[in-house]
Amino acid sequence: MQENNVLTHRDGNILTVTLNRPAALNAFDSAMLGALVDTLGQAAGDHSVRAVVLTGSGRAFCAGQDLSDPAVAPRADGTMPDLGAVIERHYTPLVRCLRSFPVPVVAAVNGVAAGAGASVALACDVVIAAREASFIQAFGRVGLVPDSGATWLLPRLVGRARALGMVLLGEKLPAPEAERIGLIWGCVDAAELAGAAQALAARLAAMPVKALAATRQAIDDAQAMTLDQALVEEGRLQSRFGASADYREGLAAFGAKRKPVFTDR
Ligand code: T3D
Repeated sequence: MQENNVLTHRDGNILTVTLNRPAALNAFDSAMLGALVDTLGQAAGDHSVRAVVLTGSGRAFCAGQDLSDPAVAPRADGTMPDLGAVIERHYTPLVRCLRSFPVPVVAAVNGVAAGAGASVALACDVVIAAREASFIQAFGRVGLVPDSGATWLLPRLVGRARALGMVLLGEKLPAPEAERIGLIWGCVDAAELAGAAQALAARLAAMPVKALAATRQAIDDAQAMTLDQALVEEGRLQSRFGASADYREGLAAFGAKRKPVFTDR
């Protein structure tokens, strides 16, 4: 256990990180955001961690920014704080951290994921949700615009028409529908969520995680490339990973008809 508002549990090489402000549906206040970035930063530097599961306590995954946090409320003199500064201080580092994380991150979405809570879930590598969970692009409901990567990620995941419908209407999107339209990897019964997320994380942890992290980066980078640029980048990466210890191990294990033991991190 680390901070109270962010719980950690270690099982072998898998770290489970739980957002823990259930009375506020795990809404992000400044303290929890800081603790989450610190926790993920430590995990990124810990070479014994080979996969992370991110989930929430209670009935929600995360209701987005805590709207009662003084950091985002009107000041005593009636002026408003600069929310752009809050984004820059907390949300941008968090999303950058997730999208450049050295090992795979599984989001186990146990309940509603709203606003920045949805963005953070969707920034993870594999998103698995309880069937009763839902995703709400809640920003417009309170007069804000999508943030924490939502403008970049949503159209890439589900196309412009669905992304716009989601952010303009702010409707609750049930997890099975999120799965159907390709917003998330899949959904399972609530009772099976934790086990399914751990099983996914264990599978990923046993894979060549360094190559998986580079694969995520390559997929993201290719969105802004021509096919020709992507082909060049793939060749560059293959030169690098073709010289890795994990590739040697993969080849040796294939030849010996045994399970590979990957160690690069
Ligand atoms: O500000 C910046 O830095 C910019 C960044 C913005 C990013 C954002 O995330 S903007 C979007 C912020 N989030 C929202 O607008 C969502 C607000 N919440 C809701 O719309 C609803 O709570 C839900 C649809 C998520 C769930 O509804 P429901 O009916 O299941 O639960 P509830 O009764 O509304 O909420 C339960 C409790 O959680 C309640 O507290 P109470 O009355 O029991 O003491 C409610 O106030 C609290 N809660 C829910 N969401 C938040 C929250 N408290 C603070 N902030 C929240 N976001």
